[in-house]
Amino acid sequence: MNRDEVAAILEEIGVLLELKGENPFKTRAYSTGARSLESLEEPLEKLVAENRLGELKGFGEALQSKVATLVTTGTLPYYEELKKSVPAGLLEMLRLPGVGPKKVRKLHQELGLTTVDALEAACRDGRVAALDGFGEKSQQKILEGIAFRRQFASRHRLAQALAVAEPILDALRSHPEVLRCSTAGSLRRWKEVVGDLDFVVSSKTPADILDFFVSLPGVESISGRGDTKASVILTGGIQADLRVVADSEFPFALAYFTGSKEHNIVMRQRAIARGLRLNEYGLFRSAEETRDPAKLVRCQTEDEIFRALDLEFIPPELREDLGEFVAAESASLPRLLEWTQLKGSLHNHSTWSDGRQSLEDVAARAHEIGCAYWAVTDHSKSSFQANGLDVARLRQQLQAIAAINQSYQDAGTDFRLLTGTEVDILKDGLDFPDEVLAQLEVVVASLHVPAREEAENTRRLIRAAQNPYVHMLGHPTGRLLLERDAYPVDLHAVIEACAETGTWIELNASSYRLDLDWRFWRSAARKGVRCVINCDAHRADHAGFLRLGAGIARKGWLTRDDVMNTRSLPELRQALNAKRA
Ligand code: DGT
Ligand code: CA
Ligand code: CA
Ligand code: ZN
Repeated sequence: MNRDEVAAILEEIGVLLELKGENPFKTRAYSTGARSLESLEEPLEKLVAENRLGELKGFGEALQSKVATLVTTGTLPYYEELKKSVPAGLLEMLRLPGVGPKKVRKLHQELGLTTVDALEAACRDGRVAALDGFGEKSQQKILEGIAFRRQFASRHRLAQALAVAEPILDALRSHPEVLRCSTAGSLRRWKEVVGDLDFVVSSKTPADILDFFVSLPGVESISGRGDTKASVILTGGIQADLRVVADSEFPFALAYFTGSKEHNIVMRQRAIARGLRLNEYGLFRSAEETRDPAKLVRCQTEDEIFRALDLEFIPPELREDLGEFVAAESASLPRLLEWTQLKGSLHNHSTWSDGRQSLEDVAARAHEIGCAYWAVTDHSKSSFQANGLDVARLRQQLQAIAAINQSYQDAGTDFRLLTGTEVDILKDGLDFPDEVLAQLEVVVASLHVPAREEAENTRRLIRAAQNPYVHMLGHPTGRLLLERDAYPVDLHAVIEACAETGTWIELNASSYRLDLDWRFWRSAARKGVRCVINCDAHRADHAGFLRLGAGIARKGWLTRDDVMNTRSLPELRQALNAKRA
């Protein structure tokens, strides 16, 4: 079991104990333990093997032996017993906004509630409001939270879906009877939120492949099984559909099940206009629906299907019927960004504010994964809950960064940390004065405490864009996918202001954000607004967000040219100076 899995279990043990009313010291020990694991730089197995878990912050005897057991055996009887003793519904209740362990305990003990459905019923007949410490307002909030969760129950963030899908794809690929395989559906189109996962495989022995698929580790239950398709529910509740087809049908099935529905409809119309029929089985010389192999227009690849319909190949990310046909007809689709073209991230955190990595570790990691630069943009002082920096600490940080850069220079490497800030956009200006911002190489301005009114948020963002020292606006809508909607803001006006002032807009690639949304990028880029794909990294593994963000940028039709962090360090420095000059 790996470090993150172990940390998640410790965290859960802490919560379970809290639900049982254990003493706070004991419960806190587990969440502290989880956090020290998350910031661990060495392999956890190594620590266990060398019997050095005791070196970790907050790791007493009990924690050491539990973690050792988890790492070496993959399970922990103590945890399994504990889970059995707490109704699963209580954990689900905890995910509702404004409901912590204390409240869940009360709902359980005083009203006997063990499921979210029962909680909903209790809210509806007013029993929750009558409880000590709840009231009408929190009862209403719980009801809204339940409704919100229901709406999103079958939707999943892209990063999570990819993490589940990739091992399945690998497993399918390694099966000896699989000829070709791919993901399809919204996942292949790189939608920020997906409903279910789709896979397409070609094989001569579909039954074997389906048997293999439904018995993969991670399959919780089988919701459907036929001769050529199966649907399963995976751990975590994601559904996955698999189609198995003959290899001659593969490109057609892949194109069909990649969608989108809207895109498919236009494809089918184009076929009809040429006296052809297109469906999931093939492209046929026929005026009626058919699967007759004698009428098949043979296509080895999706590329050949597009060509048969007088189109250039349309990358899956663009298949939304949002202008791709007009461009593909005239062979003028953009040459989309490749994630390997990114050279670093310009919005990241360290232990100086709310990040988990020291400056040294931030630099070492970025250098190790092949970046040319990495900006450290810790929070400014108004973000006190994120341990934001005041001017004095910022000055110290600049010195620390200079020392680290010196060591890279002495070692003859070109890698550099860039100095910077994620400066808060406040009601009436920025959290640092211009003369402080002027000393930083990278200034990201973000709105963390938005107003209720759209006009006010729009005004604040435009004002930030007008500041000559602000290079880019950070996560411009503040949305958290499946958790929190964007704050009200007139994005068109903000984009306009960025175009006028030469301010870049961040595509925040954090798996919860993906903000600015892909739907705005094509028109923003046409107005001349540049994009920066940022990890907003708080931990080492967040560097992986570059790939996620690049996919979203592709979905927004962006090219290498549109994205500033494809530039070399000298080019980037020049571009950073341009707005100030
Ligand atoms: P999702 O799963 O809700 O995130 O979105 P998709 O696009 O993955 O949709 P899904 O899984 O229901 O179906 C996969 C693809 O199959 C879809 O993108 C297009 C194709 N498809 C499914 N049903 C239909 C249909 O009724 N008509 C057409 N034209 N295509 C369909
Ligand atoms: Ca799907
Ligand atoms: Ca599906
Ligand atoms: Zn932020």
